[in-house]
Amino acid sequence: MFYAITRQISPAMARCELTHVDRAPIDMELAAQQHHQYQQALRALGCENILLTSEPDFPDSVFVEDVAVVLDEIAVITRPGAESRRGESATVAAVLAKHRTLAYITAPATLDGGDVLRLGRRILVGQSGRSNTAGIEQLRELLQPYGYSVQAMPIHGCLHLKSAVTEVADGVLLVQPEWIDASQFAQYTIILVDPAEPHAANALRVGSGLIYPSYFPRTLARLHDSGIVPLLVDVAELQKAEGAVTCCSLLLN
Ligand code: CIR
Repeated sequence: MFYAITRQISPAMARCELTHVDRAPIDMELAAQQHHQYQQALRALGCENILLTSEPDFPDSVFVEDVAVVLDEIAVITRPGAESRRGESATVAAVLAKHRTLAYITAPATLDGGDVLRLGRRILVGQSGRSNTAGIEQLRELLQPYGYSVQAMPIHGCLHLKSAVTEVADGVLLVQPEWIDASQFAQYTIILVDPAEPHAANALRVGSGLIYPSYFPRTLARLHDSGIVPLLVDVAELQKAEGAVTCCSLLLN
């Protein structure tokens, strides 16, 4: 049994931060429906959903992943790289405090949860426009006592590390090689996204299940060829805000 923390979409989402995608009108009603279906998928995979109320002052606040890094032993409240997102943390921290000891990333460090990928006791952190060297160093100091190694990973051309690589099964990584050097993952089984689907590397593991966008058929076929059958969701409206499937929840068991 997992808990999944999610947050209702902000009515201000049209003013979201955008870095690598062009602004396009968001159908807010459709976005809410898609977010609802995303939460249903989490529940179908065994999660109990903790739904936070929407934050009218924080356009990107549906993307709860970025404000915390949750591990079995501790939750680290981040300091997001985008200044407009720094006020999102408090309400998430209040919920996490019921489940975990909290630690905090502090100025001048910045860190987005979307840059943090846990692979067993190994924590990879994207060197992105959002997560700086001080943020990676603070995370290392906080997690080393629990036996985690923290390794910085260069990325280019995308928002976060998990735009470029996620784990889709034990030891199996889904990688967008245009945004990260795939040769660094020699000890893992690698599935590359189809070149026609650049945004297809973001998948969300939930226990033994996987949540995956419904509109990457070529990469989906590659997952199927590896025996991986995800639960498909349409988050296309959230994708217009540069979000995907990992970023809309924080999972804890
Ligand atoms: C942002 O730029 O911060 C949001 N518009 C998108 C955040 C997506 N977060 C994620 O993938 N972890």
